[in-house]
Amino acid sequence: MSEEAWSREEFEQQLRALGRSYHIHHPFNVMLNSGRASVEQIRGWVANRYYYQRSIPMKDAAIISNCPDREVRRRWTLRILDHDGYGDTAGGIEAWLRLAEAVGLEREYVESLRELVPGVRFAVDAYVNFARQAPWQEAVCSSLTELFAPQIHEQRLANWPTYYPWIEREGLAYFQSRISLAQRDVRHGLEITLDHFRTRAQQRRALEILQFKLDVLWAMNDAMAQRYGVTS
Ligand code: AHQ
Repeated sequence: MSEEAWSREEFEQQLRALGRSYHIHHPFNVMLNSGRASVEQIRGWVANRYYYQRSIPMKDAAIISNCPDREVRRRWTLRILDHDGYGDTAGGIEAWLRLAEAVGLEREYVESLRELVPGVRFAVDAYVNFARQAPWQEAVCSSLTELFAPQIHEQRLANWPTYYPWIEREGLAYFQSRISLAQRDVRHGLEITLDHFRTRAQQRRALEILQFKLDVLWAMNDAMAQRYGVTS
């Protein structure tokens, strides 16, 4: 006897409930956002997270390449432009490289990936490869970790200037830019997810997918904690 599907509201609540395992709660991130990180730990985080940031447009392009729906592609394309930039708009990856310079890293060193920890590379590659191979609606669902992202960006903007006055303030511009962009992106991703995953079995599949992406973010922090330590 198959279970009845959750209502749209209940399904969304089930997705949001997974936020309890969002990487905002990871000890490495708690260290970063409570002012206990050293210069080396901050620089390691920025250099390793660069690989995630530069992989996001490739992930989004994979979704677009699998998606036959022109209206979805028109909106999803904005994500690539937001990160890669367009015209005079430098984009989020450039903003991340400015964050790198603001924490005292050389752009070329960060772009060389010489600081990249294997566990971070593998977690990010698992995400990109999932987006390449999964049905595009499943890859859309995996982006819904951004349901929880505005809070983590707001936390950095609120805390880092006080905890890390040595970081040039304009380096934090990326976090400011993501608050509204994440909210815009999540509205679209949630609309597709709530529309596509209809039966209870499909809805449980959506929860599995979101947990996979939460685990990607968690594993990145595990690898960075192993490499740079966690100062309690
Ligand atoms: O800067 C981030 C970003 O551009 C994205 C895109 C989105 C996706 O498509 O998976 N997820 C995401 C995230 C970004 N920043 C992370 C952070 O902690 O700074 C959070 C991350 C996410 O929640 O998935």
